[in-house]
Amino acid sequence: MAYENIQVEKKDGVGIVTLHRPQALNALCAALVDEVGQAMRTFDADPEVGCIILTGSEKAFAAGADIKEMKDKSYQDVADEDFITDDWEVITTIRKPVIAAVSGYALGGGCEFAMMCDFIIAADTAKFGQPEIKLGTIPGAGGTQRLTRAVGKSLAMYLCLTGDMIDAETALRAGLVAKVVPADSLQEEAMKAAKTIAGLSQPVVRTCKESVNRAFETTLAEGMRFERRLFHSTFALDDRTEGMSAFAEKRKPNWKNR
Ligand code: CO8
Repeated sequence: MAYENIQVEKKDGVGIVTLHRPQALNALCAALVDEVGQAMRTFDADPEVGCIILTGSEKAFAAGADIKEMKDKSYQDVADEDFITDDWEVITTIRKPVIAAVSGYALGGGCEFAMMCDFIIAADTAKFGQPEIKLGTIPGAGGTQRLTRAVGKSLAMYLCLTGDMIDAETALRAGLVAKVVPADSLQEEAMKAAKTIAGLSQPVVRTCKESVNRAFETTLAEGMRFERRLFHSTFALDDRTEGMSAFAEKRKPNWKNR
């Protein structure tokens, strides 16, 4: 499949999607968002892929939705086409883990795209922000919702109301990112984490991701019940038997993915 706004690569069980609109700092035009969705779905269905990385360039993960593409839209236009709906959310429907490897700007829709991934590894040059307010609008793909759940009300309000950016270290302290690494080792670090995940039992990885995600959708009591049932369900897998036997026998597990 030939893409115009992204590059895709498959390496060591990892699918890599690189946003590639250098002339616009990877601004998320409709065609790019569509291509990301297609590439993600393709990797999700590929049995050779155990983990996916979404990344951008050194200067920008993505500087937001494409302002030039949306600037002339009217209320009627965006309401009629239900602008920013399912296409944007494809990342959240992927069953395999998706890591955002962020260098440079992750602004507006770019920050929202990163937050749709399962976790973010940031280069020390990364900058996160929701500058929509400076354009006379507000975030529309999770900037007031996922960000608030990630960093709490005060910092989310600050970012959304001022449009200011925060650096990678601040994002780390706030819990927005999992890890900060030197810019020149970002891809290597993201690959390391992705290969670790891809080398584990895939049904167990899928179950674990589903369980963590449930924490965002339900009460603690319901979530605990859900987790317990999924935990029990892993005892139906050959891989659970293998994992524990391998530990007891002091050897590496040989996962069968079933
Ligand atoms: N959209 C379109 N083009 C962009 C965008 C963007 N978001 N960001 C940068 N570009 C373009 C610039 O226009 C410029 O193009 P040209 O060379 O043709 O003039 C090129 O990329 C390089 O940008 P700059 O010259 O501005 O680069 P600087 O290094 O000087 O500045 C900044 C970098 C600070 C990142 C600056 O480009 C900037 O402020 N960009 C806009 C950031 C922004 O406001 N993002 C939020 C957009 S709105 C949004 O994301 C809403 C999300 C809602 C959900 C999704 C809806 C579809």
